[in-house]
Amino acid sequence: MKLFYGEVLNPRKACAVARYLDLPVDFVRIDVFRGESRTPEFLRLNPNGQVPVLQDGARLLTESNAIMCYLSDKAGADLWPHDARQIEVLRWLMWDAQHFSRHAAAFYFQNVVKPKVGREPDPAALEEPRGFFRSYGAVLNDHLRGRRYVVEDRLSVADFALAATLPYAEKAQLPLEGFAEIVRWHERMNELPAWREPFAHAA
Ligand SMILES: N[C@@H](CCC(=O)N[C@@H](CS)C(=O)NCC(=O)O)C(=O)O
Repeated sequence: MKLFYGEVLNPRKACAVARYLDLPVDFVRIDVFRGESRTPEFLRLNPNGQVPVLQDGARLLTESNAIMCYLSDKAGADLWPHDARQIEVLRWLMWDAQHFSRHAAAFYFQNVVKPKVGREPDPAALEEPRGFFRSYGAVLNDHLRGRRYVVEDRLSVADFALAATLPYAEKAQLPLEGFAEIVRWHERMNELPAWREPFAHAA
């Protein structure tokens, strides 16, 4: 299996899960800041021009959340459970894409990506995402109170998805004030070497 990745937000999730599951994956680094995800060769792998992409024999898979689920199945693990928990995990994956990481990613884009490519962050572009991040963040913070992980106290792909922006919290200037439960839960995620250093096995 080949995992095309870059040292950025969404590939981080896929790399972390591959590493957590200790799967035999060849990591292929794509420099998105130099346009390597937009070459004709890469666009044949993913017409969206984005990483991550998983290649398993003839099978090509895009979308970090789908890749995490695929890797879990491939390893016979239960990060993507096949019991009653599955619908809850799916619910949080959808909620995250629509409500949490979506707005957190705006901070990542303005304060991490733009400076990397020599552009100025635009604070005005963060006014709306800030409001959404604060209100949906409060929902996640309340949910996490008294829980180890997001769904039934067992680690799942929902944790990897929801936590995606948190390793960049400081640089991205994520407005996490008062979200002690989110911070505590992410500290627990950070106990996993695969989460702390998802790119360690990658070339
Ligand atoms: N929904 C996709 C989003 C992938 C994505 O946004 N990838 C970004 C890095 S975080 C990328 O490859 N950007 C390069 C580009 O758009 O040229 C997923 O979850 O995999």
